[in-house]
Amino acid sequence: MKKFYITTPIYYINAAPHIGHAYSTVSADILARYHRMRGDKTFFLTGTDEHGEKNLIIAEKEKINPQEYADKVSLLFKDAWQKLNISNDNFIRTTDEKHILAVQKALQYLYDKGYIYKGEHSGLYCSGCEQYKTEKDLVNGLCPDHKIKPTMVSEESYMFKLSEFSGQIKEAIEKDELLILPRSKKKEILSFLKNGLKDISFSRKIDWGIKLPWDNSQVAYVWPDAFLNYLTGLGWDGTAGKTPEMWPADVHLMSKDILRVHATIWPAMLLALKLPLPKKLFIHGFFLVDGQKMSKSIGNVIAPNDLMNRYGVDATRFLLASATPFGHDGDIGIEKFDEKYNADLANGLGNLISRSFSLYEQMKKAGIELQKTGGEAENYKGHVFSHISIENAWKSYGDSLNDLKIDRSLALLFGSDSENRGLGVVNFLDNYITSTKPWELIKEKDEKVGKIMYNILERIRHGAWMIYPFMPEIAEIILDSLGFDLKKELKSNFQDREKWGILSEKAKIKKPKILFPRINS
Ligand code: ME8
Repeated sequence: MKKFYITTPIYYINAAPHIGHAYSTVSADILARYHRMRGDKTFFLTGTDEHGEKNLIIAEKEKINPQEYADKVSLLFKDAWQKLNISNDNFIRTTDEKHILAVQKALQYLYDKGYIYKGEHSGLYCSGCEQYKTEKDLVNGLCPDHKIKPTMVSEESYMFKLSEFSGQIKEAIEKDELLILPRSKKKEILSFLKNGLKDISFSRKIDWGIKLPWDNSQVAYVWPDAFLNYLTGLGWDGTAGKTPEMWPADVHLMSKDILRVHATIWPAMLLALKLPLPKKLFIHGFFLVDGQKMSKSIGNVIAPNDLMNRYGVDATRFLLASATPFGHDGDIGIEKFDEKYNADLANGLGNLISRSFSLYEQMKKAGIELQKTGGEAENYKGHVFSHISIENAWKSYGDSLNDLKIDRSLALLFGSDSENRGLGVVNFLDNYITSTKPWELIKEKDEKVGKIMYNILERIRHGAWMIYPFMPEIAEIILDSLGFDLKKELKSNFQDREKWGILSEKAKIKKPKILFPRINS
């Protein structure tokens, strides 16, 4: 059995979740559900990053204890993910007692081995990024991501020997042992690594964080604390060289704001702790609003609830997943979401389902039964409807998701491929129905319509499974209408359900409710 371990970043709790976070989390959920559906042993981790200076500043402003503040905002993330039907196996918080103990144990090991040493550190600190910045990183003196002026911090600090690992990290990235996708991001990191890495400060003299076990006057810098979540979320207790069963991560999903730290500090820590490197960092694009990154500090955010209230849970998942080509930035906005919702869901998938099941009902009323086909020989515009093309469709779909091309797998499903290749459920079947005109055959009481309807409904069954990772509840409703219990089916062998001809001629088929009511903007 293959294993698949996927993570999202653990999110800062300086504000409530927005749809940028939801984009990462839904994308990871789609990949996790896909791997589970295909029988891989899967673990999906998300959570909240609760230490760091900015949370302390907010808690002080709100005059509440930082832990109380953390509890309050962490819950907003947990709730949002529950509403979005996210199937994470664990929700890690960096204020969890077990996480704290493991981080202390790991840092003590690094200190004992001489990877952490006492020094003096000064630099420009952006509390938005929780990172030191160089003058070169700034635009007009401001952090380009947070639009705030970093403050000069100068304090006694414990330093981490990052410089010692430059060569090893560079080699791992060059050889794709630590694969960075898209390729352009790998190039960017390699060019950054050209000049080698400098040691970095690993502690802060602030009153909120994990205390260093050998010096209680300092707390761990928020990044090493946060990175270790990827291990403690699997139950790791901080012991160097002890690899948890699901480690290494198959995919760390994130956006470009945190790539550099993930491609430098994190692998260095793992090397020092004698643990394998993650296999892949996948960098998806930013959601932009009017060309600007959507972010809490800029104040141009859309909340997940805004979308869920307007479109429902599954449509929100679909709209997020298809908003931009995976790996590229993209402008988003309610108008665009409305348009896509109406085109692909209300008029597309929703209409196809309603039309197909109505035709089925009319056929039954006319006393005609479904007739199983081999999926074969219905020539239409050069496309042969055969079970081979179903196999191919599953193959292309699987290849796209294995390559993390989430938007491409959706294009296959929604048939926006200009040649209608693959299953292309919606366009393909729309065209099939229009060209075979089942309503005329029903009127003429032509038994042939039983085969045509089988071809339609069996394809809808395959489509529903392919849609499942994206829209699990919609998939469940469609499969239920065809007489299948999705939850039960998920426990059975996936290879069987990917074959042609699983829909029974005698299935109890009923028309589902309207799946996607049209939105009038
Ligand atoms: O960086 N578009 O947390 P964070 C797309 N705690 N994705 C976006 C986005 C946008 N406009 N805005 C945020 C941190 N994201 C650290 C991580 S991990 C060990 C510690 C997503 O709350 C995207 O995944 O700032 C980005 O990388 C992440 O949220 C940053 O979340």
